[in-house]
Amino acid sequence: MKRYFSLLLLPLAMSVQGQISSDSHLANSTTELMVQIYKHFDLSTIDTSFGPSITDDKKYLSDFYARDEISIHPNRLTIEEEDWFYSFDLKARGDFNNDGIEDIKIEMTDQALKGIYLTICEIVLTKLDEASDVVSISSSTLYKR
Ligand SMILES: [Ca+2]
Repeated sequence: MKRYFSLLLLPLAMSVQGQISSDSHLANSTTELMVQIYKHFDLSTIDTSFGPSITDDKKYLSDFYARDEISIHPNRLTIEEEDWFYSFDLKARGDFNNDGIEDIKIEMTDQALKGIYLTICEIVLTKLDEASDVVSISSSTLYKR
């Protein structure tokens, strides 16, 4: 069962600021959250090694990897290639920008296995409405070499 955010236009009076109404969750389970990241996270909204490969028609992890090429766990999505490693770890769920709609905080690792490139960043993802992509609304670099 898919349960996305309610539309922004729904009366926010239904939810106390800082709390999230039950129909404003990104997904019911954390595994579903990881599937949302796989299928609907617009990678162009963050700065990663995917950057040069992203086009209008190719912007989701599901455009780059078949389902059996990634691993989805309840709080974690990983991609292991011969020369590259990506992970998306769920750190927190909550309404971090106080708009009544749930957001998720993800720690993303973007690492070359045969080079020195390594970036770990914390990103906050949300959906702006039920039909929209999952997008990043903030990001900060935790580690870079
Ligand atoms: Ca929010």
